[in-house]
Amino acid sequence: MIKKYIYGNPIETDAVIDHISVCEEPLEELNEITSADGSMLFTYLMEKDDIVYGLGEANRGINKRGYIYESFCSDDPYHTEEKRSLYAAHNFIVISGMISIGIFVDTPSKVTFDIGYTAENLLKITPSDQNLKLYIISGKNAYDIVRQFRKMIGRSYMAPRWAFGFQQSRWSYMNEDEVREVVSSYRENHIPLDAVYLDIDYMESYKDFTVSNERFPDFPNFTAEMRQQGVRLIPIIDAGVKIEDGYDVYEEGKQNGFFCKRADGTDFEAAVWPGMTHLPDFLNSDARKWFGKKYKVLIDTGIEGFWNDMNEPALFYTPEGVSEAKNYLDNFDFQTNEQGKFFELKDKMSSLANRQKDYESFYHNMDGTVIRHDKVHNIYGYNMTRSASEAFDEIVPDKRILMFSRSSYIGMHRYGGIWTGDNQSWWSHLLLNIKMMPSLNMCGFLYSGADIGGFGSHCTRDLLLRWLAFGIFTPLMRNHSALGTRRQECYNFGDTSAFKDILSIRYSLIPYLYSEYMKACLNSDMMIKPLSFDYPSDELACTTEDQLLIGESLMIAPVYTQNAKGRYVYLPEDMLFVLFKSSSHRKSAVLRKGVHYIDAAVDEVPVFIRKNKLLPLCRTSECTDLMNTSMFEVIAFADQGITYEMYEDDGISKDYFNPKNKVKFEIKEVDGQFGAVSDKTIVKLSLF
Ligand code: MIG
Repeated sequence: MIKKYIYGNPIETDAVIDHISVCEEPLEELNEITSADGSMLFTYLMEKDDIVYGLGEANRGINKRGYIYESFCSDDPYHTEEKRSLYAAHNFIVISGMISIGIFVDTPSKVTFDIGYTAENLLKITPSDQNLKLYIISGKNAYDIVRQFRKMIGRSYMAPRWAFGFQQSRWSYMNEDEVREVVSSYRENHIPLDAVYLDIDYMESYKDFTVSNERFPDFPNFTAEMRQQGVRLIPIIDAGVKIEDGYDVYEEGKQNGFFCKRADGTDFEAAVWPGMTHLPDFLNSDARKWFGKKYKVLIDTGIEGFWNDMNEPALFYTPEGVSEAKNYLDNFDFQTNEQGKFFELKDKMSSLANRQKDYESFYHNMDGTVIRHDKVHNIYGYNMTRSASEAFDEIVPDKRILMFSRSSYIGMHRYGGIWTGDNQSWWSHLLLNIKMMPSLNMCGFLYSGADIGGFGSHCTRDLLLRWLAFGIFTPLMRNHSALGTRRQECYNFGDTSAFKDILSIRYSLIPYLYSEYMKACLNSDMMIKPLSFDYPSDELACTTEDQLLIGESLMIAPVYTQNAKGRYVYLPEDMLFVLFKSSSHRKSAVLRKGVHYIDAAVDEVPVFIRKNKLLPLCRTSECTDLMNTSMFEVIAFADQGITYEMYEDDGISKDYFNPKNKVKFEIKEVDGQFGAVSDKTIVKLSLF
């Protein structure tokens, strides 16, 4: 059951699409405290064993207890443990215990979730704005609550199937030849590849919707050349529009008043990659329509996917910020370095980016209502992505375009996926990636993933292999790394066979992964779940955070420790352990419920097939264009007749409800013997 409460006069975020009438009874699930100054607070006393799930893209574990989190979309590339904010604001949590309740705080400004940080058993939710919508969801357990929530916020964005191929990125491949070299290195080493990313340097002076003529002299021809190699190019789009006379996006935005404004009505300015820029007012529906149409310029050159960056929005500095800092410097007496002065100086200079003060100094025109940015900060990136997605529906109505964003808010899940921003080549960030995936799924962000291998810092061979071995199971599987870091493409770490083999597993799993993803999208369900969601009364399962359920048939237990040769795994029921070395090489053994140590070398991928479930595998390929989905191998762990319904469509059009999209795989008894039956050709059955 869902109860909705409205406080004050909240700004519409369009996060919720279901009509829910306002609850007339007083709020009883939470304690509501309003202070003399008008500030507001919701509290809840947690039982000792309550687990708190949620917050989507957030720091720390699957169970959020024991820390404090601030929903305020932040461009901060150092996701160390003490950080409270990342790039997204996903204000949905579920308290799970004897009593389970879901809470969604729908407001586009900052919200703080103190989940047993100040006091162990106290949950404190502090919105910075007292105008908000509050949804309280009750249900039989956490998973049930999540499904109700997901229905209420609408179906998730559905990516094309080719976006389940492996994707390679780098900041930046500087020109045609560099891209060609990446593609040919993958192809020569027979390492699968489906897409290469173009980071900011493909543009002319970092101007959105331009392509540098010098670096990519014949772009349409080049995208066609890459398509022939089975590769799609995915350009980046940044939020800030360069201020430059004669640049059409700037001129049109200025003329039509489509940029965010200062209090005095002039266009707000901030420096980002292109130098000084204006910010499109994505909260204005006309501006949204206008900006979205611009993507056509690139679609017309053969582009089929984009990533939206810097849309928190990230600000390097503003003229106002710099002049304040200058003033400070002018008055700085460096002869007398009193205690602490040095640190003040350092702080002043290093805090020019993303200043709260700057976020409080510009305004949106939300279709007639003028609103200061900090009040709507968390839905800016959301509306950038919405602007693109709504335009795609008009530009290419029958085709799915790949779209994912850095910043997001719940509601944006209907328009695109997300990547989790600038992580580091650290083992701890591989673990963070593992733990974040189910939380993202709870909030509807199904097409998501992290920068595999880590964005910042220098990656090592073993870290990349282990990360890929996990990344096989995330819908977005992209290796990305920053300027100045060690080259991170799979062919740059000596012998390439292990990379080729690990990726071969991904490509034979794509029909299953895509099927589980699409079913989760269509049914507002989760594709990646914590163990506790399917084994709610199993205490050990409820505290296991480094194993995940992938769709209905699989459990994974990735290795995320340097030099490990295997790991301990908890099995909440009997399962079939399959240790893949490549798509065609594997060992299997039935393991009983309980704790096991499993071997898994750096080039092996451990997978577990659940009881009375099956896994269809197709023959591997080097890109999705070459996938053959007419023949399957089936691995099943069953002591009875079972059915798996695989979702399969052409992967690109939008005919989602065609009954032909359902393909059955059955294990059943025929003449006293169990065999596999399907419309697909089954080349081999391995039944345990
Ligand atoms: O200020 O475009 O998160 O993926 O490579 C950095 C350059 C801007 C941040 C993104 C990252 C991208 C980088 N961008």
